[in-house]
Amino acid sequence: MTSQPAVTDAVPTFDDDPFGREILTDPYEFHRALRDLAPVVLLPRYGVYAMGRFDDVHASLQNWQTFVSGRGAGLSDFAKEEPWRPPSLLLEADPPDHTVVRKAMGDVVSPRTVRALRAGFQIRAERLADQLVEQGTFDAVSDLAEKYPLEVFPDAVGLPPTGRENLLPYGALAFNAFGPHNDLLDAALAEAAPVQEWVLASCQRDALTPGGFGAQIWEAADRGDITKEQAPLLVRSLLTAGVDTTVYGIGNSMYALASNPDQWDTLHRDPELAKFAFDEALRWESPVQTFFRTTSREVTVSGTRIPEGSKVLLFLGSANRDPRRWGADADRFDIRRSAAGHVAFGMGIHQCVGQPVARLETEMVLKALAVRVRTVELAGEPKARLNNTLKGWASIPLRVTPA
Ligand code: 4IA
Repeated sequence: MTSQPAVTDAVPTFDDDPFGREILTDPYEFHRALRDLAPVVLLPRYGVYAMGRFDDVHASLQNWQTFVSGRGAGLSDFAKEEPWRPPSLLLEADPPDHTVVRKAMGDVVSPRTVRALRAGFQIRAERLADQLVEQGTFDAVSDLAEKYPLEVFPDAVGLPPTGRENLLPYGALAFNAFGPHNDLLDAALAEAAPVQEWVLASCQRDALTPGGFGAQIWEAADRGDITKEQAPLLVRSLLTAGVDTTVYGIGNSMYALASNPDQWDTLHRDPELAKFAFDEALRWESPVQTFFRTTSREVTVSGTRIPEGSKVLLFLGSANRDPRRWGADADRFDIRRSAAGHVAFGMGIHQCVGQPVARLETEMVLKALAVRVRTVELAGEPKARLNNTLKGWASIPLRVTPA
């Protein structure tokens, strides 16, 4: 007599550890199992819900009223635990507070301000590409993916010349800290004190070169768009979110192209495809793999009820390979496919504010290499770099032949 309930509290569980070495190294089989099991699953190890299908991840990212960020975008619930640093005013905030600072940051990192960087970024990409082609063999991580962003981005922010070696360790710390307190976070914490000190000092007005993004944030405080207490925290967001993400994005793009020689060939024949190659690489191997939200109320997702106050783990990297959204060949890296609409930059009100800078950096690098390099191949075994949030490489040995 009773009809089939449309909504269920019965949630399948998954015992695998998505923050364990095995799945961090190669998450794609886990993603498939997660997507195929159910729209929403429970990870009892961490007491969190998880989603891996594109439509559910996408909808949850859009629904900032129910899937809030103010209780942290990591595993830790700021309503219950002290955050490891003062929360980000952007990432870890909700409207209406978020709206004001997001607007101010969007004025600083805008299509206009980023366009002004283009010529300088291009020259440095071409110089580096000349040098790498001359070398013939190089490591796409240390010699390119880390080198180029660290050449252009700190200057664009206006950071002091000394201490920039702290940027990558700071990113490793911040992105590991979104996950559980495992050995990866411990390793990052071991060297954290001087790194955090340098970052804190570099966010102050007197540390920042006039004309850079950092000084422009302080000018927003002078105008009263934001407060003088908010300014250094917004500079900190640039330093946290602006370095490792692009390093991994460039590394992952080069890995994708080197392990798919036909795709390099396509790019070489038409270097204007560089923009599309980057989006497809972000879809295929998303640098930011996961993020959490917290439910502000009970909510039903694809028929599954999630209680109020739950941490929900959104698998961006899985959504970006969901065959339900991308078709049967979702696992194929194809720079001619339409990768637009992926969630590698997030979606909705928190969608990456630094996106134009990331796009400019990668476009310049990929274009400069595409015109100069006829073929690219792996010259050794790539080594993964494990992080609780980021997926990428510690080393990608490459051999290139000139055009
Ligand atoms: C911040 C999602 C990730 C790229 C990110 C990390 C930190 C911050 C923002 C975004 O500190 O504001």
